[in-house]
Amino acid sequence: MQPATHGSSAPAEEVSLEPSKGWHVTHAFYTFDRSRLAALGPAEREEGARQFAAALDPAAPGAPRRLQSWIVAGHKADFGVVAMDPAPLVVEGVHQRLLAGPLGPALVPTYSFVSLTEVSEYVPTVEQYATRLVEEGEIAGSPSHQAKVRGYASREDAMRRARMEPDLPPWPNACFYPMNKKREVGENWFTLPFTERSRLMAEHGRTGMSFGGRVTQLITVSVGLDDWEWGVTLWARRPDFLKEIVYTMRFDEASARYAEFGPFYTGYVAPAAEILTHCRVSGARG
Ligand code: 76R
Repeated sequence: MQPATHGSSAPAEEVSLEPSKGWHVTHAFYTFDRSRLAALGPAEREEGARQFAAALDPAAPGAPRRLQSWIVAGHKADFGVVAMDPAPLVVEGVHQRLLAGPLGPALVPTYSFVSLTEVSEYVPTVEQYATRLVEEGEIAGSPSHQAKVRGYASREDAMRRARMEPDLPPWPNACFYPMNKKREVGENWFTLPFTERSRLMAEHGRTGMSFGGRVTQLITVSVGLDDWEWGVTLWARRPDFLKEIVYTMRFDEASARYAEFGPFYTGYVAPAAEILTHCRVSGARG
């Protein structure tokens, strides 16, 4: 076997870092080191702000397919970045551009999370959806059952695409946290039969759907890639919706019995210039 080096003649697909489906995702969080910032001269700061904004500009050449920055609440970070692209080095390039700029020495990375987009195995197929409707009281084959199934079938492709190549909702508030499903004797998610996991996730999905128009989720998978199994990114129209959905879900069996959560990061979507002004790195605010 030939070593997979640059310039190897192996066909591109054999050495590609791009997943066969879906995108790489990194969430990265930073604080500013104030003493390092204070040591920068005004010209360096100005050039630093320019390069910082270029690194976080979703429209810049070479930017990942999706790029969003947040002002982060509390002491865990000053700001956060969510980057998604089929090419992992394009995703990671954002972090390196931030560090390589004049503000780089004043940036302290505080947390990162590496994952991939996926369609959960519990998203029902059209057939499973049809059965589920009957279990919920629809009469099999009735006009209303058929209409619902047809509606689901026509949305299914777009739904799956939206999970693999997600658009970011235009909402101002976001949060991120990693989670696991428990693996304890007597409470091991991974030893439950698929039908039972599906039942629990259907209950979870119903709760989620009741927040339609207020909260959207992006579930990315990190099994084998990072310290937790999934990353949960939520966007909401208002911060209290985040509190409400997470609280409500704590009572769903899938969360109440089986979920374990890592640190929560809460943020407000903001372009680079606003982050710098808010953090008193540049701009007019005193
Ligand atoms: O994809 C779908 O919309 C179908 C239904 C659905 C699935 C399969 C769904 C709906 N989720 C699914 C999978 Mn979800 N989700 C979380 C959390 O805080 C907690 O208690 C848990 C964190 C929230 C808040 C949330 C919200 N969901 C998953 C999975 C993958 C499990 C696997 O594959 O094993 C996880 C880890 C997870 C966790 N869920 C929804 C929501 C919301 C708002 C919805 C409605 C659909 C949407 O807005 O996207």
